Amino acid sequence: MKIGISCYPTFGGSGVVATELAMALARGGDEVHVVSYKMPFRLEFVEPHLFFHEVVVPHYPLFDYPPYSLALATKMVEVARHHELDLMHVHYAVPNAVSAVLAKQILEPRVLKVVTTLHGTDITLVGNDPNYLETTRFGIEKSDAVTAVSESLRRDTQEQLGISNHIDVVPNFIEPERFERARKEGGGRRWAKPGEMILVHVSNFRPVKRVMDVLRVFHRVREKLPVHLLLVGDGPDRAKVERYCRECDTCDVITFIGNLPLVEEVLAGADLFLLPSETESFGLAALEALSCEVPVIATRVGGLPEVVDHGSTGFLFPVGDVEAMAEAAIELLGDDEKRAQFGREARRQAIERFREEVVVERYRDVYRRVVAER
Ligand code: GMT
Repeated sequence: MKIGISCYPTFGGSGVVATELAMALARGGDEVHVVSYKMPFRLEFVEPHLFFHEVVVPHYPLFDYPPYSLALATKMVEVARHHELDLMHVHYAVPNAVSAVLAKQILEPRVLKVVTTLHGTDITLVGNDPNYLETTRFGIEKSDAVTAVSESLRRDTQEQLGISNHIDVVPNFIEPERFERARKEGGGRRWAKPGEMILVHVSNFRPVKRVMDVLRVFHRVREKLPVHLLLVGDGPDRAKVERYCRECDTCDVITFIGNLPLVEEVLAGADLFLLPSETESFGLAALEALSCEVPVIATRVGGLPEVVDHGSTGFLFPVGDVEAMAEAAIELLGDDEKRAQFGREARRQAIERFREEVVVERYRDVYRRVVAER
């Protein structure tokens, strides 16, 4: 097939999933055209039939807000027409779904199918904002197929946006070999002193991630055990979190790594992963930890219970219950055998349920279905 993929190119789950999907489809023989305003950070030209098209947004003095959605739709039309795309698969509804539907309408009577994958905040935080609600709903309703990364997100979409379209649940995925490679190189151990156990958190440091809860858990654990915290990622709350660490004089046991293209370079060799988010439609970072044999302590919200199996690959608690999270962390860190058993089960489940070859085939099923509906 000839497939267009549009996504955000920045550090963040939806861009990562879209990029990994583009590369997997290309490796499987499809012709893939990635469309975005910047090269996605993980995109590698693994095959000669994988292409990138940059959306250029011209500035004009009249524009306080240059219309990216229009430039994106225009680029989609151009790429679809010239390369005879069968479909455009957009990741993150706002504004990508609306731009794709506009491109589809401009191209008529030529057929361009639109597949929209919902990732989470495009529904739960942005899409349901009254300022975006109507256009987000329009983009989703006019798509030829809609997928959500978890059952929880499918429900949220139907309830919060009043959408009645059929929504396929296609979860996020991992390529197991990536983690094998990183594990051999020692991963996160490089940052810790001998004898320290390693806790990791990966996020975009937005308020929804509750990074201060990571520190609250860490401080409680540190009273009982020698631990080191690795914080991966960057975003609006990082300055606040960093200032707090300096005030608490914990700079020697907390390392800010910043944005990292391949998170397994830190996850491999870690002992525990913390994700105390307010909401999380899936929790790709948690899945990446599980695939590295790292148990996860997270909140029982959104799609996380579909990823983390409470009691066998990690533990889930109510939002803000840092006491319970710390207790569970101390229990796992204090018992090497139990932690190793959780780690092995984590990787086994990650591979069985979320490995690339299985999930990418589910996207291909969706593509075949919409293309056959001509
Ligand atoms: O977490 C974010 O704020 C970024 C956002 C994105 O679109 O990159 O992440 C969402 O999509 C990821 C990939 O499907 C999911 O793993 C995350 O759970 C989801 N984030 C939220 O729902 C908060």
